[in-house]
Amino acid sequence: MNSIYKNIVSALAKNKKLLAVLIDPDKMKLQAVSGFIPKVNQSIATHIFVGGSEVDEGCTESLVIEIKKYTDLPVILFPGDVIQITDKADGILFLSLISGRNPDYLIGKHVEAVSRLKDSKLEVIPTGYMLIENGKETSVERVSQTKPIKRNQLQYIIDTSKAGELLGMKLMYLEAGSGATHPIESEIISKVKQGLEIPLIVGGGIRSKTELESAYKAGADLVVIGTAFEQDVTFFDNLSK
Ligand code: 1GP
Repeated sequence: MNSIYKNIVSALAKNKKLLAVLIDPDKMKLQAVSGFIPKVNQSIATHIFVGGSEVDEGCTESLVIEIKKYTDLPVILFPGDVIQITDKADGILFLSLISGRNPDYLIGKHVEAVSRLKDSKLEVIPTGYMLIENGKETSVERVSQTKPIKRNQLQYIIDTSKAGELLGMKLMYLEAGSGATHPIESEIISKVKQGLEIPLIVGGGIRSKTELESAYKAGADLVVIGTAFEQDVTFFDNLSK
């Protein structure tokens, strides 16, 4: 499949908003997939992201295989580490953590990933990944040993996202962190969106339909929700097609 990015861009052109359900291999049990995925299919979700900050080797591949038994939605890796790469998925967000200054997460892990990607058919989508401070330490911060950008450094956030775009990144992901106490502020989303040509992903701490809609209204093209679905599958009921 080499149409994931093309489809995102064409949705954006039609002003259609996208929603990815994030599944963390560390938290989702294989036996739960057959019950969970049909709910995703019945919802407005357009993508499934799979990944986490701390995942044991092999878990991601078996989870992706199980997920794909129950859905035709594109399954995209959102990896915290190279060991999460599996060609059983359709695509991969090739994330560079541009909010931080840890060379491993800017380029080092990517070099390691090449041998794993070489013979795969995964659609590789270069993605700028920006962690924005949300009031508590997130696992991305802990694992990557980087600091998020402060919420009040608006111009710096805008310039960082633009620098990522100018470097050739195809997507920009504004991340508050999984389980964030509050989502990325609308003002940050809208100012970043105004400066970018590429599609904008927003995630972290979105726990209600109102918060989802306000992220869209501010300019998010694709929203990522994980924790709200993990904690309460009835969350899907608000988001049926
Ligand atoms: C985390 O942006 C995603 O990487 C989703 O965050 O789990 O808080 O929805 P939540």
